[in-house]
Amino acid sequence: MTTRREFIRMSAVGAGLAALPGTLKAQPKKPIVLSTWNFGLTANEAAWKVLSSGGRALDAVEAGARHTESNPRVNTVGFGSLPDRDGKVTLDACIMDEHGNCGSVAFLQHIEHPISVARKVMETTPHVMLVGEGALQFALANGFPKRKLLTPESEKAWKAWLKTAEYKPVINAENHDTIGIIALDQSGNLSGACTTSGLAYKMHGRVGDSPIIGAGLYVDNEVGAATATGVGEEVIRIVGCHLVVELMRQGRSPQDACREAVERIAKKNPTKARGVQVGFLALNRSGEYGAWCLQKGFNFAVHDNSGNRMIDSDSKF
Ligand code: SD4
Repeated sequence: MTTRREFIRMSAVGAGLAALPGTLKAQPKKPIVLSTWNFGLTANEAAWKVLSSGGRALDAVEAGARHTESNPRVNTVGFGSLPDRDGKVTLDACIMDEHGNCGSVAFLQHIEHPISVARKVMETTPHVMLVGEGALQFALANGFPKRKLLTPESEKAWKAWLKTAEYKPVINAENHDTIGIIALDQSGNLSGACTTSGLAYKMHGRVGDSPIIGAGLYVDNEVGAATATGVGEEVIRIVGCHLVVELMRQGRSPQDACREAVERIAKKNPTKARGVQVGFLALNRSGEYGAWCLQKGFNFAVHDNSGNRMIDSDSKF
């Protein structure tokens, strides 16, 4: 990943080269897909099937997100998620394409694939966001099956939690958090998806950053894409992913843009920032990527033509 100093140096070299007649411009590194956390590796595999056969970034990020939503061992996304404090699994998701179209669902229960419901909202309604009972009715009317999402394992964990009922988000939650997935396809188009059950044992009705366009996800095909994970309240306060994309528009590298957004959170509340995790992941339209987080421990998966691998994000603390 590129430091700010390296970026400035590389930009200066690039500007010099651009002035030479006949010099070849750098080709975008595509296709490429990035996903948050360890489970991003298998999500990337699902997305790569679409990207490597020339498919659309939008289809790739949806495929990746769906893969994680169906995994019962991932207890922070889709089926098998930890519930809220009332024992209810409520899901948040959003999706955004290369044209700036977007769709979102929040506080959705009983549906295994909120990301696909979000896509349906985007493609078949005049709206961007549906929540709660309305989102459920919309999903059922569109043929999404109703499913019990609370597994015996998650129910057991919730019952154990009830003994103290102390609400305290766990930093890095055993490396199982929101999946944010962003991709650049062979045609040079960007899309992103973000799906989660939110923070475990949250208040019933709580919605985090993940379904909020601009907070948990943002895509601008002229610039880049960004997604977020961690304590959503902190991300919403700075409209994190929109900020990251706008910083890239001003010429920052993806990594530097993510770092600036993390710094913004830390500056607003230095004491609180020490006790929570927030991570940003970004990709620009040239296929360059980067991440930054508050606390050590956030990682992400990258799949490009040289393979699929995990990378540890740099952190403020
Ligand atoms: C939320 N950002 O609902 C999500 C959850 C998450 O680490 O990513 N937790 O706030």
